[in-house]
Amino acid sequence: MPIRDLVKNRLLYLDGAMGTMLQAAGLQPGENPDIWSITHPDTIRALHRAYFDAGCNIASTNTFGCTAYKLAGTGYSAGDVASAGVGRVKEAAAQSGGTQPKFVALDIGPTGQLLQPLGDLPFEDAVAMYYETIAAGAAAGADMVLIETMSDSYELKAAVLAARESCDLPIFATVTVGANGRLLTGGDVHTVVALLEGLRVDALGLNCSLGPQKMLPLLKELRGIASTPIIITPNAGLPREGEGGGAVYDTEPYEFAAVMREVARQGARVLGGCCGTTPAHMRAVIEATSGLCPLPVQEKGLSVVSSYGRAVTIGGAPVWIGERINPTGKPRLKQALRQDDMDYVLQQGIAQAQAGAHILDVNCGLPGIDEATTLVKAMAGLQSVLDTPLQLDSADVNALALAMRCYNGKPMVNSVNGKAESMRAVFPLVQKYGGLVVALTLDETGIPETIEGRLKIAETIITTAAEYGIKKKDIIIDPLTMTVSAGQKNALITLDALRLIKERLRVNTILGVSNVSFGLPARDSVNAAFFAMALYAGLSAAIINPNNPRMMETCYAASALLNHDPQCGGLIKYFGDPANMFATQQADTPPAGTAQKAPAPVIQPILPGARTAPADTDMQKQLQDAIVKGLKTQAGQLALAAMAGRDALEIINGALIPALNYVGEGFEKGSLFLPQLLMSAEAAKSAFAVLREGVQGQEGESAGEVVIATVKGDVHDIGKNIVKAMLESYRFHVTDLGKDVPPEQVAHAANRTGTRLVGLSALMTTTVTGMRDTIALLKEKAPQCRVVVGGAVLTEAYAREIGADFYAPDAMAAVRYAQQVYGKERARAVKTQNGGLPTL
Ligand code: B1M
Repeated sequence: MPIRDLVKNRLLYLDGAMGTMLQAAGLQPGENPDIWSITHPDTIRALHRAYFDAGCNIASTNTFGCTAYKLAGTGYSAGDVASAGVGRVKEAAAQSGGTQPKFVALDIGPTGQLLQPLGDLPFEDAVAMYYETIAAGAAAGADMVLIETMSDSYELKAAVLAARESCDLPIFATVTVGANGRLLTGGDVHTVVALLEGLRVDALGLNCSLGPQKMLPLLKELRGIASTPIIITPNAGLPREGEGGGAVYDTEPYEFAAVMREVARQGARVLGGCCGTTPAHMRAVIEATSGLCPLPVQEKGLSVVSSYGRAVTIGGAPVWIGERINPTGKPRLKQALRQDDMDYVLQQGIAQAQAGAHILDVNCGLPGIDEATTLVKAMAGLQSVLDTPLQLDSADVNALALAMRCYNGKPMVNSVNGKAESMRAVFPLVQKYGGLVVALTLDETGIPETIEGRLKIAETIITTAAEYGIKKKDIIIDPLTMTVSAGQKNALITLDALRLIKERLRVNTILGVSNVSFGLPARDSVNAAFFAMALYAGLSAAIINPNNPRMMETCYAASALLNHDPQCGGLIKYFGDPANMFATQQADTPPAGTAQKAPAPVIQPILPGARTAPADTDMQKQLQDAIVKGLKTQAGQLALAAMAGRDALEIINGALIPALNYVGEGFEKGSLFLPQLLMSAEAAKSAFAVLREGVQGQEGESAGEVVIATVKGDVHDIGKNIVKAMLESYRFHVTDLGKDVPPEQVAHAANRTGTRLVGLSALMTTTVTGMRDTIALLKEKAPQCRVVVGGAVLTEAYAREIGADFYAPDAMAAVRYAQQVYGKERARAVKTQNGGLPTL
């Protein structure tokens, strides 16, 4: 029986660890394990065979790091290693005496690089890299693709797409989460399930990082939402540091098996082991679970859209979709799109997310612009500053295709309609990339004027979608809002069609609300009344302007009345906020041209859609906010504006550092994630690039040579760059070795330049040890040098303990120490261009 069917009918057993087994077999630190399928074929074959002999059904190839990037310098291509890997498992399967069904899983791990915008690797390059490996493994005879240990949803999507495009093998995919239940890039089980079920993998789940016990609560969560068979492959407990420095896993096979029995009882269908597990662990698991009857895999019917870090379910409490990123009738947005002013687009997104939108519509359709490129740019920009899921909105199928491909998550797609041509164009995209598609009740004959006509088109759309494997849960029907000024019964037809479609077809519904009032006075009032009626008729999601207080009031009031707001908590909170009371009064008598304040989000506060910084002075607040929100261009512009009348150091200390501290605290608390940290760092860098101009010194005799570096293992260089700029402004010549610098390189540079002062920066508790090693080497190889150290985690006491000569809590302290070392305490400081730098 094919594995796609088997996984629905019985428990299946994956193998256990490969890496830790190879270490035990003599793999040296730094040695590439994947080429062992070629260089040590007997060892690899024997290991696979041991897993088959233990009773496993699936052995995964020794190809976890098999990408062109990781194999560079080994002399082997990804194709060579993937083919050899498949060959070794097939040989082992043939040799093993076990009678169980046996399968070869082509194992695919992370590329080892961060994808853009977090890192440098373009999404399509990641797809291409995986494609090469998977195509070769499939050609060599793999039975399935196992994508595992993924901690970035975007990389996971790249791998699944590569598998889809290079072969038609079943795809199993697992991610690894931290103790907080989240991926490195912030996703949780909800976002992972949305993404992977959208991409139609055959089984999904969790591997690595946690021991089996810690995976039980996550399995429960998975079971509640997944309609796909679940895989659980934990480590043999949590690692501890062994005597030789390597990781040691203590959970014995019988203990591991006891918990895995519970894992199976709670609904996992594919059981395996990750780091630290052995054939003995898997034998014990198989013995402990083989009598169990697996729980059925149930279709949950959940309609979900997601971003990298947030999933929104449609069908319970009503969902609001922000309509402001659509150029129709918005001259300022048109101008921004034409001029490639993405910061304006991002600000529109942030304002709507802060006003409570759960999803943001993104439409970049304008005559004379390259819509596909602009849509992808706007989408990528929004995804780098917000975790609010997006509705990709375009009538241009090519633009939709490109955006859906590059979107990080499962998007909402606007739209398909009942025309055969539209369904032929859009459904294959939803089938391939995943998505929840808005379906308009119009067809070749136009928009039916009857309720039954719209119902019939909705039925046709659902039936045709099923032919593409698209389930009803991934369709949301729009019965179309027609303007009342053009036909008195228009609103009633829409509302009745909505009710009928909801009742008969049991499908979610959506409306663009504000169309109803075109050409009428008091549009806000008309829209709000229609909106409330539509919600009562069963509207699941509405495309509205969340910055409009009247609409938001209706959202909260209707939610409370329709029993979607327990104890009316959201309503009370909304109207208890003085800012919103003010907004209401403004709405009743709006003074011409007055911008109304956007209300704060209170309904469904899943995660904060956007971040705000604590206020200080006005100038500082704006710059801080831009950095916290990750608005790169704006941060640069604000830094420039702030330079008038202030010195650069004051701005760095008053805005840049507090903003980064704020983001860092959020990261530590788990309310912000790596993508947000990174975007804020980028915005801080862009501000600093401007501020740096303000601390440029004038030409003159050098005050001395300083070698500076961020230590090995640490990539934080913003602080180090500030120290460098300050030293240069005081006319020191700085040799900057960059970040992640090994001790040997620092010692070499110290001797090459003949410097008397080396500056080291480290920001993490884990990398201050690298600082200690560097100082020790400098004392040995360059004893003429003094060492100044700095960085957020350091203290004076610790600096002393690791042998540093001086601890600098900030950049100025480093400058003063450099002056002391070079005997120029009273050296004349070079004035900044705006004359603001302090003089000693
Ligand atoms: Co990361 N990061 N980060 N990060 N990051 C921290 C440091 C962290 C404290 C956040 C947190 O959890 N609260 C935490 C470390 C926890 C710990 O060890 N105790 C952390 C972590 C965990 C990580 C990752 C591991 C996250 C992950 O991948 N899971 C990862 C590590 C990657 C690696 O290094 N191997 C990571 C990645 C990143 C980004 C790439 C996203 C980005 C860095 C971008 C870049 O630098 N190019 C980033 C950022 C921005 C931060 C925070 C938010 C801000 C750091 C910063 O630039 N501060 C930070 C939290 C925080 O510090 N509040 C955090 C502003 C800067 C001006 O201050 O560097 O202290 P600072 O410099 C000051 C002084 O200290 C002094 O002068 C400067 C000016 O006054 N100074 C010196 C510094 N160096 C000096 C040298 C001197 C003299 C003075 O003499 C030579």
